[in-house]
Amino acid sequence: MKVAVVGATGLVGTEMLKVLAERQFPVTELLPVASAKSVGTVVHFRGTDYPVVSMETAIAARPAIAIFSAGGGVSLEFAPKFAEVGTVVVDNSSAWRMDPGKKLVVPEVNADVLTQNDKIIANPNCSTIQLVVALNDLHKKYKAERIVVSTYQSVTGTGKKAVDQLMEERAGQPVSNPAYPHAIDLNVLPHIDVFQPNGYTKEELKMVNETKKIMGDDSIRVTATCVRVPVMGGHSESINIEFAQDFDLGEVRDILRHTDGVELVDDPGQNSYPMPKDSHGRDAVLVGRLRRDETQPNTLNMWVVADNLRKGAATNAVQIAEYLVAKGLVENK
Ligand code: 2RA
Repeated sequence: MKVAVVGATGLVGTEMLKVLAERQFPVTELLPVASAKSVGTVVHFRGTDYPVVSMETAIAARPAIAIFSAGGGVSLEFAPKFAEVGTVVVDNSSAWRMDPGKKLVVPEVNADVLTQNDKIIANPNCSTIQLVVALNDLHKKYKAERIVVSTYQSVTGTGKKAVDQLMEERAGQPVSNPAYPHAIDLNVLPHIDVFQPNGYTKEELKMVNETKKIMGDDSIRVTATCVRVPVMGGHSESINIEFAQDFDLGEVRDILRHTDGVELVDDPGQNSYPMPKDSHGRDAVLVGRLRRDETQPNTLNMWVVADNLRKGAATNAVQIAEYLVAKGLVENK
C-alpha cells in the first residue's frame, strides 16, 4: 500500500514513521512530504532511505492513505486535493475536527462511525484522546454528566521549537527562537494555544467540544484548564467526573483494568501512579490515583497520563489507518 506522510520531518511525523514500522503497517511505497526546504533530503524507514517529496509529487502518486501532521493551513489546502485523487486522509491538525461532515475518531471509542465515504478523517487533539480512552467504559456504565479536567502538558506538544527553548533555558543559553511568551524551564504556563473572547484558550475548548463529538453525547458538560509544564514528553491530566449513577471503586478499577487502551497504574502504597516519564514510547493510556470525590455524590477523581506524540497523535492516526485496512474501507493501491 502506498502511504504518504505529510509533515514527515516534524516531531509527530518522525513518530508516525516509527509507529508505522513498529506496527508493521503494510507500506509498500512511502512518500514522505515536507516543506520545500526539506525536499531532496531523505528520511529513514525500515532500513531504507526515502527522498522527501513535494506535495504535488505525492498527490500525483495517488497514495491509498495520507497521514497529515503539518498544521491546519496545510491540511485545509491539501487534504481535499488528496481526497480528489482517491486517497483517504487521516489528519492530525485541528482543521477538520469540528466539521460536521468529518468524523473525529479514537479507535477504542468510536471507530465504528467510519464508512467508505469518509475521505478526510480527523485525529483528535492529544489531550482529548487520553481523556476519552480513560472515560469511555466508565461513561457506558455510569453515564458521565460533568467533567472538570486540568492538564499538565509536555513541551513536545508544541513542537521542536519548544523543546529547543526548554533545553536552551536549562543550559543557561540565550533562547534563539522562543516558542512561548515566558520562560518554560522552572515555570508553568496556564496558556496553551490562543485565548478566546470567553477567556478560555483554544486548547481548552478543543477538550470541551471534541470530547462531546467523539463520545457522541452533547449532554456531557466539560470544563478544562490547560497548562504547559517543563516536561519532555507525556501529557498528564487531573480528571474529576460526576456520574449520573453511583459506582463502587473496586468495580471502577475492574472496568479500567479491562478497558481497551488503558493500563491501570494505581498502587499508592508502593508509590505507583502514572508519570509522564513512564509513558515514553508507549501506546497505553496510564490511569491511577483513583479515588472518590468526597465533596459530592457519584464523583470520581483520577490521574491520566499518555505519550502525547504516540497515543496522542501518531499511534491514534495509525490505528485509524489500520482499522480502514482491516474493514476494507481503503482501496489497496
Ligand atoms: C499541545 N495539544 O500539546 C497540543 C498538541 N496537539 O500543545
